Amino acid sequence: MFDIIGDIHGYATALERLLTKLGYEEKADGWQHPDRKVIFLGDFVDRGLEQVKTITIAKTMVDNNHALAVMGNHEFNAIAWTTPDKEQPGQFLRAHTKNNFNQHEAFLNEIGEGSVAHQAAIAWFKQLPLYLDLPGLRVVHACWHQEYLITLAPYLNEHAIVLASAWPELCRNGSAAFEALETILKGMEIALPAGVEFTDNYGHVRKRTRTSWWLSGNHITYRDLAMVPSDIISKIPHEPVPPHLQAGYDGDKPLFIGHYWMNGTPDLINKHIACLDWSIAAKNIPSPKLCAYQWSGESELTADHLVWVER
Ligand SMILES: [Mn+2]
Repeated sequence: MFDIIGDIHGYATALERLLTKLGYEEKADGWQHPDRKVIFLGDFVDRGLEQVKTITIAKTMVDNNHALAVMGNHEFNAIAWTTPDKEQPGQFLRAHTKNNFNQHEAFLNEIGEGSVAHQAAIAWFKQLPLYLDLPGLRVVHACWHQEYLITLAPYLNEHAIVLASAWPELCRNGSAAFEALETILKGMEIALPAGVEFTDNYGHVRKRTRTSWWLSGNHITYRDLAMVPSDIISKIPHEPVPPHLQAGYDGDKPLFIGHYWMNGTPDLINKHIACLDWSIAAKNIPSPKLCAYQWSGESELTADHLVWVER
């Protein structure tokens, strides 16, 4: 049975405290539990001060069959950052812009850009599947979107690991594969109705919004779906969202996601979906947490299986 752990973002000490709380012990071949395994939801790196240690803990657990892991958008970006763009000599699949560098700077500085450790980390990230569809549960970093998983299938091997040859296409802004990949790892974003826009916390004018993509139905409106700051939600109209912009979730199996920075007391999204990213790396919330769900085969999730540590 599995303990699913949310986004760590370089907070290795919190991870060790959470593993201890879950009954894992550190032995010569890494952290382990006599009869449980961890599933990591991705986003091991960027932001925190113990990113290398975080990778070491997680990779050692995976290598010794004490954990599974999926890729987060930060691992995807880390790979694209190091991968030369063969069509544009001197460029990389993720552009080396100031913004992109700032997001990744703490990782590059800690691990040493181009070092053996950096190359080893990237090689490991490339082996992380994009999702897991196990007998009793599903795991993906941000969004389980059945049609986009089908779109991505030609680019993945049978373990949902990206084929070496597929990276350029998955990084090519505008390709169907890129849109599918972005949705799986970053969540479903939709265009707001014509004429509607808002200014986000960074001062950027937004005409698109993240969505609570798991909601679906005839009466779902843009305001229902929009994930925007609470002072902005009233600007989003109660206009119906066309069905093709609704992902929805069938609830066939419990689904575990990370990515969305939750805060407050950890809780489920609903009885079929748990988001386990409780913002361990957040700067401006009262009590950042690293959170896990102790899953023992149940088909309906219960909030009392959530376990967390404070930063
Ligand atoms: Mn993420």
